[in-house]
Amino acid sequence: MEAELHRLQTEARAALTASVNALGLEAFRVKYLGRKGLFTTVMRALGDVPVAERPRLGKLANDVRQELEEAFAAREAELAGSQMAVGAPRSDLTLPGRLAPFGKSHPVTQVMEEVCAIFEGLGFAVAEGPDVELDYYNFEALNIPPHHPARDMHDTFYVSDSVLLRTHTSPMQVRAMQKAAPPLRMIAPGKVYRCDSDITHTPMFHQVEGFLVDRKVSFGDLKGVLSVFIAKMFDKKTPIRFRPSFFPFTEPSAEVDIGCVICKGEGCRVCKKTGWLEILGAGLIDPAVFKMVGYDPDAYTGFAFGLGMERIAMLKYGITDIRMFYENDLRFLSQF
Ligand code: 2U9
Repeated sequence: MEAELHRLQTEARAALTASVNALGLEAFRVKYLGRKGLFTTVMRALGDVPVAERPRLGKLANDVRQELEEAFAAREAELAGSQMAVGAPRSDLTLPGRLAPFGKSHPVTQVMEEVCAIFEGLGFAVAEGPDVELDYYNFEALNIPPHHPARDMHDTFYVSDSVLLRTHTSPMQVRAMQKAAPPLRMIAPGKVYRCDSDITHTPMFHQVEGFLVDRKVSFGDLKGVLSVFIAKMFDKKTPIRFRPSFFPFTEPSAEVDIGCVICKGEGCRVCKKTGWLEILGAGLIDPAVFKMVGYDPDAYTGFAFGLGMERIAMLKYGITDIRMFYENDLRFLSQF
């Protein structure tokens, strides 16, 4: 009987190690430790051994049983932490995985990318530059010397006397002209800063400015490029008009209106009953700017334009308060 007990002990240990799930463990328990299991059968044989041997063999049988019961409990605890635990829900590995929620580009970013893609399609290169700029690139090189009244219009955030947060992306055009000779065709998208805040202004907003310099560039070229842009950005039949204006860096200058996208020219609250919406400023680059960057104003002409992305996005989506773009309300942002 002693030999039989040791054989059973060795076999049961191996069987326990081989049990890797709840079903296997239960089968082990029934086969070895159950009321009708192998261990009970061996214990019954104790009645047949000589009386003198019974205490020793009885103790051995109890020790082996106790060891196996403890090993069983330990193995059960080990598997309880895993999917194999008795009663634990089983994973269906054939089910498709859960997708992580996708984010979206900000509506202003979407509009800026759309504007850039249209000009890139017309052959314009894209250049980005620093938000913190020198007064020289932001103002002086653009024909806006110190104390020029045009500086007041820009509501500038100064970092020091000569350093500021750029009020437009024009400094990039100046840098590009200083680096390369004409012909040049480039747009400059990016953040700009002006100390202003109400329902149509935020202290930071986004602009895309563009320019083209070559020999014999005319106002007609400017009108052609902007007409193509407006037809692609809005509707092919969108009416356009140019109104005379003034900018220190362009001469002549114009503000460009499109027929109101809300009321189609009938007159509404958004267009203040005029039927027109101003969407950008433009003009022929002032010869004084050419002189500042070392271009010969008698040999070259060029046009430039600038447009605010938030304004375009507001018109496109019928948004009446610019500040909604920057409140980070996902119920608002996720609509675009
Ligand atoms: C160089 C020469 C000329 C860029 C221009 C405008 C007209 C303009 C406004 C539109 C709405 C700014 O965002 S806004 O408030 N911009 O009206 N910008 S011409 O002219 C340049 C730029 C660089 C070297």
